[in-house]
Amino acid sequence: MARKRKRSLLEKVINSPTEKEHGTSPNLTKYWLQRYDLFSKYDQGIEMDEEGWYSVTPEEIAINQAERCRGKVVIDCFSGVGGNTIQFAKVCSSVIAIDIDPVKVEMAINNAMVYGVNDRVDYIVGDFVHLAPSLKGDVLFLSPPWGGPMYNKVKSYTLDMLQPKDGYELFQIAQSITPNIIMFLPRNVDIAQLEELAWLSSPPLSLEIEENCVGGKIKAITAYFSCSVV
Ligand code: MGP
Ligand code: SAH
Repeated sequence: MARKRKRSLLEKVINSPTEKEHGTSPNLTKYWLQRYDLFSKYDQGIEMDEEGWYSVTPEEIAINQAERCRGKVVIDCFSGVGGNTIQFAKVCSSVIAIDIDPVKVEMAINNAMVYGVNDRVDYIVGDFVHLAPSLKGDVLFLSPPWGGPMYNKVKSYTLDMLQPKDGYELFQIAQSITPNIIMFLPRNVDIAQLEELAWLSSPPLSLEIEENCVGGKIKAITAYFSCSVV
């Protein structure tokens, strides 16, 4: 009896998300070491896959971004495993979370349940680009794929490197829904291109750029676009 119990405990450890996801890829170790920065409730059953590990917005940053959207209807267009969705759900009037990958959406649902906010999110499995004409909201949050963890191998990250469409096209699609657009971008992004996006909009949009740090180290930048014309 005692032996059986010991084996099932061992199985539980081996099969835990930590071992399964981080154990299979040494490249993920640095993200696993930051797990509590990513999700403070990590130990309560958070689920991640490989892309989730290197793409999720650290919790402290997501809390700050969500605070800027307090009380609004937010569309999280690339919701991944839910790092941003969870924080939006806490303070926004409603959240629509979209991801093309059904496995990510399952994980985001699980993770939102860990944080007790799942009933405040509407999930859509689908392609943001195709769904855009049917979407309505006050704020659009874009945290698209940057092309993998090698994004920082170039000195200056240009908007054409974003996926699944280049940054100009994504921005144009976003503007057809609302001028209040938030983009979560690499820390080496070409800031001049972001300023150009704001200026070339009609009417021109105001732009605020925020450096996002965790533990004193810059992780990414967030660009807040909005319409200053009343
Ligand atoms: P990083 O540079 O890969 O990690 O990503 P870190 O720990 O800063 O590595 P170091 O070796 O440079 O110290 C930093 C953060 O950027 C991640 O925690 C994610 O929040 C975000 N991020 C990284 N990637 C590759 C993506 C991506 O493709 N999409 C989105 N939306 N965010 C990403
Ligand atoms: N902000 C998220 C991370 C987003 S990573 C978090 O904090 O967890 C980018 C996500 O975009 C990935 O999960 C990927 O599956 C999704 N994605 C890629 N192409 C997409 C598309 N065309 N439409 C919607 N989602 C897409």
